[in-house]
Amino acid sequence: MRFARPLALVVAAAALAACASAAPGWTYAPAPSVTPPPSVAPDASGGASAAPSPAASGEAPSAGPSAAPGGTVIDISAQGIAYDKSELSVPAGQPFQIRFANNDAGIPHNVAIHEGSPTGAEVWKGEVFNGVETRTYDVPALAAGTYGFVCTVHANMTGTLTAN
Ligand SMILES: [Cu+2]
Repeated sequence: MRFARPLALVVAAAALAACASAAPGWTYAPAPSVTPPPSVAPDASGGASAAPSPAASGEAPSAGPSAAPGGTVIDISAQGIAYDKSELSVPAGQPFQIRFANNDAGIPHNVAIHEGSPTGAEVWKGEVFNGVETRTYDVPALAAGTYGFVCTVHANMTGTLTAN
């Protein structure tokens, strides 16, 4: 009996403590109003999941084209029946591209590659087209060496192309 009282006090104290600690929790009960947003989140994620797929598909195509050529693209233009460059350098042994801008309205030009010099044997010939237009030629791999490039229409339009 003598020990029962202290025990009861301890139990009572514990009960009070429990009540005290529980009270704060209840006062914050209104917080559940925050739960609605989470339910909205799923909708947002649903929309977000839809957005990523277009973005991903958008990246894939753009990455594809740029990655496919992947190699060398050299630029050259023609204006006033003359090339803007007299020397071109490309990697040997691998296909490359020539982005040719014909800036002469109504005048046909092209770029052709000849063995050794512009008057050497033709190695490759780009399509002739009228300006103003820009076309990108796909050129097959060239063996290392020196070539001449020339406009098939205008023999005076020439330059040197080096593959190495
Ligand atoms: Cu020409």
